[in-house]
Amino acid sequence: MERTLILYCNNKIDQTVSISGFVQTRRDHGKIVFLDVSDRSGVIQVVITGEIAGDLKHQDVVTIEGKVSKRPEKLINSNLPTGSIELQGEKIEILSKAAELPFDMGTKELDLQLPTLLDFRSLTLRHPKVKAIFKVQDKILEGFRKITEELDCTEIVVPEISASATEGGAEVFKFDYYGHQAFLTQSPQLYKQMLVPVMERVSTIAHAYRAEPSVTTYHLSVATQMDCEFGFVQFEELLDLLELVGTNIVKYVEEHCQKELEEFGAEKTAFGKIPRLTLREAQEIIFKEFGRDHRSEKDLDRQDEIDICNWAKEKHKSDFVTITHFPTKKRAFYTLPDPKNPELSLSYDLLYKGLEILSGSQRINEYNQLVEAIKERGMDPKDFEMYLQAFKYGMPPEGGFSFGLERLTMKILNLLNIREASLFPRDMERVDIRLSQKAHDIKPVKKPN
Ligand code: AMO
Repeated sequence: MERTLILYCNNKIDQTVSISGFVQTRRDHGKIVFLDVSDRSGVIQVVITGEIAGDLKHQDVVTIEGKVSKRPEKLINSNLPTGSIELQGEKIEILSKAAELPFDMGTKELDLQLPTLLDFRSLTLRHPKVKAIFKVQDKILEGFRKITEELDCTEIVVPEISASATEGGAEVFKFDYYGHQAFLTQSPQLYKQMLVPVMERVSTIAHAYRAEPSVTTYHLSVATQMDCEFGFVQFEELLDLLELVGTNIVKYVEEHCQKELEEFGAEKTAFGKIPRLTLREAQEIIFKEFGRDHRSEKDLDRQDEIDICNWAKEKHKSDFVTITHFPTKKRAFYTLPDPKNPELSLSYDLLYKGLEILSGSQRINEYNQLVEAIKERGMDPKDFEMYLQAFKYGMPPEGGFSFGLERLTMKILNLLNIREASLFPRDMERVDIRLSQKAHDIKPVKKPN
């Protein structure tokens, strides 16, 4: 019999259907057994007799044939799209039997410590609330693609192995490439810039490999970046563009994921006019309003980010703040120094709900200036040969920016740790499983009956 998706059982009342999915919960009431069975479209209550149910349990994969019936009025669950129907199961085929689960997955919240949540990632991702994070992430990606397409960007796919460190600094993974040194890209930066003379406006979703030397709640060793790069633009236009893209993504998600946002208790975003502050102006506010004198620091620290966002929310009804003009020395070599004061750069960060979610800048587009900037940072222009070609043969004024996908997911859903917003997070301590456990034997699972 042809498979019916669970959600469409709503249109099949009094008809016999065949559904396929996972057993989510089992409740035994004497001779009657209630199962919740889920597929990609939803979840349905299945009523069967104990004999048919056998020893079915959580995560068993089944095909069930039966008749769809209306639930009695007083048993209707208005929170569920299939809450007014149930399936009277008549025949069950087990497609795959699950081993005994290491913890209870049938609860509304998956009450596990983070390391356990990640150690059993391919299992814990199945929990509806964990899965919901990645349904939201899907909408972030979709929202990014939608707005960048409207802005006439061509989406490109860039390499993840490069001949030089893309962002400079020590946080780079080097490796042996057929006897030569190569690097994992710290960002798609160099490639998106090389594509400006080709496409003028590009977007890309790419991995950023960062050998982060410390463990924090907002750094990953492999992050996902959503990047744009625009030719023929000036600084103010870039600020307009990044704020447009950022607010559009968040609006798109809030429009499409109301249920998930409510489930996570995430507060609706305040979309007041976004304040734009230079780093020095932000530090002045932090000094005056919060009593911390960070006016000669080269960047905002974590508490500064939180405080300045609280200030923006209160004074401007905005959950976003744009910070500009970071010291040139603190930013990557490709950042254009401000012609009015070259100590400061035409760079920016976007903060959202207390965290930096984006960085970018107007770029140096003049070949000789770029070669000098590379040398000044102690790097060898020869390692940037391919990149520099793009500037040698004509590069318009240009700039761009990059959003951190996991940071944005974390903030939209009010998660406490960025690892929850990555399907398979990598950090100093983990590649799939904890590195400290790698030497241990993987214990065989208890054989399913
Ligand atoms: P930057 O290094 O600031 O800039 O990165 C841009 C954004 O990517 C996210 N991000 C990270 N998220 C989690 N873990 C990390 N280790 C991590 N590193 C970065 C952040 C950050 O704001 N090429 C430039 C961008 C540009 O100029 O266009 C760049 O990579 O949200």
